[in-house]
Parts: sequence; C-alpha cells; structure tokens
Amino acid sequence: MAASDKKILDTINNPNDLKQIPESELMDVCSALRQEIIDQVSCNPGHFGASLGVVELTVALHYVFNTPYDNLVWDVGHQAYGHKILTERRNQFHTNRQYKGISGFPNRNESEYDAFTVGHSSTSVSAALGMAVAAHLNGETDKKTVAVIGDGAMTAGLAFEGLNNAAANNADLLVILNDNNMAIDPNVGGLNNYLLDITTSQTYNKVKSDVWRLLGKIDKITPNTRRIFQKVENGMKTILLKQSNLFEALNFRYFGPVDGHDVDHLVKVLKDLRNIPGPKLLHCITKKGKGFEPAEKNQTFWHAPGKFNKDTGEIIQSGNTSPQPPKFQDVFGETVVELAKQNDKIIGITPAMPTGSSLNIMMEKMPDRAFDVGIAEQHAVTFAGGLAAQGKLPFCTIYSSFMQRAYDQLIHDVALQNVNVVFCIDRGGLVGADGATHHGIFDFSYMRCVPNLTIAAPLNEIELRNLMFTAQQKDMGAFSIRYPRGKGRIVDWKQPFELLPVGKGQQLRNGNQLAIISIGAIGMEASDAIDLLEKEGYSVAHYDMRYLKPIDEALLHTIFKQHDKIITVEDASIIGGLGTTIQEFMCDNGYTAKIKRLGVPDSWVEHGTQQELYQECGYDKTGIYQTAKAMINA
Ligand SMILES: Cc1ncc(C[n+]2csc(CCOP(=O)(O)OP(=O)(O)O)c2C)c(N)n1
Repeated sequence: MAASDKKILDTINNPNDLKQIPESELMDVCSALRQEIIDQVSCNPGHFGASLGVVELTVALHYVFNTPYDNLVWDVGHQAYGHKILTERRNQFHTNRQYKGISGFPNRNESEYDAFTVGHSSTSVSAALGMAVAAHLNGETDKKTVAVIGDGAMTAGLAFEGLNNAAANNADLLVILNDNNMAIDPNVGGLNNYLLDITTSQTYNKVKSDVWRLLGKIDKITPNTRRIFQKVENGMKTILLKQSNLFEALNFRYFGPVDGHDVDHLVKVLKDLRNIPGPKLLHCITKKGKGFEPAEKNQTFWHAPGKFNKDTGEIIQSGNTSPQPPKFQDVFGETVVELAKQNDKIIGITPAMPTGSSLNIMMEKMPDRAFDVGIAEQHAVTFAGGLAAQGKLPFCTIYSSFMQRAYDQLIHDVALQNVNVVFCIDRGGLVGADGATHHGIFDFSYMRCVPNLTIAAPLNEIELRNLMFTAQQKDMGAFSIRYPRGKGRIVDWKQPFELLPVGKGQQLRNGNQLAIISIGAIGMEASDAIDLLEKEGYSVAHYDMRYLKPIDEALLHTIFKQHDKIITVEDASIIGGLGTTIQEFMCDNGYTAKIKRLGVPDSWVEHGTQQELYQECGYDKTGIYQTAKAMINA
C-alpha cells in the first residue's frame, strides 16, 4: 500500500478523532492501520501476527466504546499495536520495544488508554472484573469494561477463575474471545476442540436455532396456555443453551461466533452489546497474520519474526555468515532428545512454548513423550509432579518469569513430594525487548528458600548439557537449571557428556587483588572485564559457583581466606540470590571483606537490548571492570 493510502490515519490521533469518521469509511481505517503495523514492524521488529489479526476488532472497539473512560483490557498485550497507534502513540511507535522507547505491551505508566499493564497471559478477565466491580461500587453506571482474550490465553486456569467469579457477581463485563485457533504454536487441548466444535460443527448453533424455532411456535399458542409455556420456555432455554455452551453454563450470555474481520458487523454487534447488562461473551473468529500472506501461512514463525522485507516477506538476516554459537534453548532442545534416547524415564513438558523453548524438537521426534500442556504453568508443574510420583523423570521447561505462576506447585507438588523433576528455566535474567513483565530475575530468590531443590546455572552451552546430564542421574530430586535468552559463545558445543558434581563450583582464573564470584552465563561478562583489567596490569581471580544451592562452602572458605575484596555478579535480582547467599555465608562464618553485589537492583528494569540493560544495571563488562578497578584502588 502506498503511503498516501494511509492518509486517513493522519487524521486520527486518538479514539475521539476515530469517532468522527463515518462508519462507511472504517474499512479504509482498517487497511491503513494494518499497513502501518506492517511498515513499522518490518523495520523495527516485534510481535506481528497477533496485531494484524485484531485490526478490525481494535477499530470497532475504540469506535464504539468511550475509551479511556471505558476500560479496555488486552490479554497478554502482544496484539495491542493497533491500539497503541490509535491511542496517541503513532508518532512514537518507531521506538517500540527499544531502550527508553514505548513498551511492546500495554502499560499503565505509558498511557491512560492502557487500562492494565500486561505481558503474562490470562489476566484480562480477572482484572476487568475488578474494574467492573469498582465502577459499580463507585456508582459509575455508564462505565463499560471489556476484556479481549485469545483462545490460547483462555486455556489458563486463571481465565476460568475470572469467568467463574464474574458470573457470581453478575458483573457488567464484556469478554471478547479472540479465537484464531492459535497460541504461539497451534493451540492445544479440550477447550480448543470445543471452540472449533462450536464454530464449525455448529452443535451449539443448531441447538440455539432449534430453541428459537420452538419458541416461535409457542408464541402462536392461545393466551391462556401461554403463561404456562413461558415458564417452560425459560426452563428450556436454560437447559438447552447451557447444556450446549460452556460459557452459558458459567452464566455468561454467549454471542457469536462472528467474523472478526467484518468491521461493519462488529460495530453493530458491539453497539448492541454495550447496552446489555451483566456478564457476556462475544466469540470472534479471526485469522492470525490477517492481510500479510506469509504471516497467514506460517503463523508460528510470524508471531514475532524479526526484521523482514515488507514487500516480499523475506527475512532480513544479520549478514554474519560465520558459524554461530547456538541459542541456549536449542542446546536444551537437542540435548533433551539425546538424553531421552538413553533414559526412557525422561518426559518433556512445555506450557505453550514448544518453539520458544525448542521442546518442539522432542515433540517431533518423540511425540509420545513430549507434552505441550497449553498456557498452564501451574498445571505443567503439578503434571510433572504426578508423572514423577509414578517414576517418570519430567524435564519441565518454563521461562523464568512464567515460572512465577507455578510457585506453589513447585513447593507443594514437587519439592515436598520428594520426587525427581528437572526444571529447565529458560530466559533466566534480563531478556531484553520484552521488558519488565518478561525479565526472569526472581527465580534465584524465590527458589533458594525451598527445601529439597538443587539450583544450578551453567556458564556456557557445554555446561548446560552437562548439568542436564547430571540432573537425570538416579534420585537427584527437584533440580533447576537456569539459562539465559539468546546465544552463548561456543560454536562447538556438542561435546561428550560429563558429570558436574552437585554443589561444586570452579575457579576460572587466578589473581590476588580482588575476587569476582559469578553464577551463570553472565560470568562471561565478568571474564571480559577481567581481560580488560589484566591488560592494565591488575590481578583478579574469578570463581564460577555453578550451583547456587547447595553452594560450594569449601570453595567459599578458600576464597575468603585469600581475598578481602569481593564482587558478586548475577543476572538476577540483587535480593535473595548469589550476593545474598555469599553475605549469609560471611555472616555465618565470621568473615569480613569488602563486598560489592552486582545484579538487578530493587526497581523495575524496562526494555532495551540485553546489553543495554546489563549496562543500566552495572553488570556488563564495563560496569564490572569499573567496579573492580574502583575497589582495588580504594
Ligand atoms: C503466563 C504466560 N505464559 C506464556 C506466555 C507466552 N505467550 C505469549 S502470547 C502466547 C500465545 C497467546 O495465544 P492467544 O491468547 O490465543 O493469542 P494470539 O497470539 O493467538 O492472538 C503465549 C503462550 C505468556 N505471555 N504468559
């Protein structure tokens, strides 16, 4: 589409401007908005297919509802680019997900149009219910609340807790189910089958039309008998509709399915629904990637594709043709298959991230032994607990920040059961452009206090393999291995397996002026910092603890006997992780030393590249170098 065809967008800075446009021109607005998303995301990468799929819904919602007075809550929020562009952020949109730029997700601190800060899935119904109840308590009877939730996000228990509670409160709430039959990977599970059934086999629609036909006949019966039949009518409606519709059974009024790409029809339906009180659900059928052919065809890849040529759909590669080190997730994905071939107890589990975690490799090669359980981290962990209770050895891969969802399950359903489960905690540390909701910085802190749990973090890809090999030995209990987002540094990573004794760290370098103690792959930044220091004639020792728990106390005694200046480095919250562990050790053993803890401070870190964020937190190589130099020279 030529730039001039986007002209209509120039007239829209916010939803009030949108409302000035005649209904007959809304399709033009949709085309222009879609093209704007394609233009922008092709050169400044981010989430893609999901926003294309809700263009019409976005336009219709802002056209009909009185945002920001009415509350519009997006679930996950990766589909809200059109919303951002229509709500006063078109001019900033080129900074999307960049350091100091706008967030890739709705964020309350960024705009009054973003009713709720999101990033993790399935929060929309509960949050919107809270808003609807608050509006009711405040006497704001004209205030409307809408939650937009995908069929993937709807698979989570949290979404159902919200629906259940909304019905109990008879809240004035509209839930829009954006059903594109996809999560990032194809959506899975019983709910998905049910939604397909409702849409395609028309079980529900048939029953619904049968009921209405029958009621039409009742209308023609004489006035005397009519009263009796009215009671029957209500009863039948209740029984037949509720029996055939999950949402009606939960006391929601169900509308749809409707074509989510017909903006004119959506506007009409939303205008009607605006005036219907109580909990109601509109089932919208959409296509992920709508309007950009490659994205419609390969929806998983185009969920978040990187830079691309907007005319051809060709992906723009980095240009570096030399052999590249693998992503940590791929080392996990390939190694779990290798180990599972040798150990028939091993089972793979992912909550809706087959591609993101690379468990898809095992799902393809060993479909009976690898499970995508839907966006259901709590269930994933308890499911692992159940498998382990029967002697299986689950390798449950979960992103660090999503693992927060499954904390009680980790404690109650795994650690307390004394069973063998390996947690492969992906995206540990600062993750970059996804920002505050996705940084995996709390796992060290929230795991360290759990009894019966081994906590490890590999320095590099080879160690990740070896830790996975170690964790699947007999009776290792609950065992967490956390690794960062992105690539390591070792190209030749497929080395023979080696046991890494539990609770043993390693000395990487000798030195006598200061010791750096690190854990995990961030140790490579520390190593780079020491290279700089050595060039200037400084002598700095480097220790990699490898296991946070049990910590290598013998090694710590050696370190503290030799050094009185210590820096700890971790890609994690400064509270409760490695630095805290070392300080507890010092306190318990009466050591005094000057210690500086480097990690994520006790404040929210937003988005940017990983390197920019490491720098902001002072633990990129320059930050470590400067801290070390200052301590040595103090
Ligand atoms: C708690 C949690 N787990 C996993 C994710 C990762 N994630 C982001 S989007 C997504 C798929 C969402 O599917 P759906 O709700 O159907 O939206 P669509 O992308 O299809 O529009 C997943 C699994 C997340 N954001 N939050």
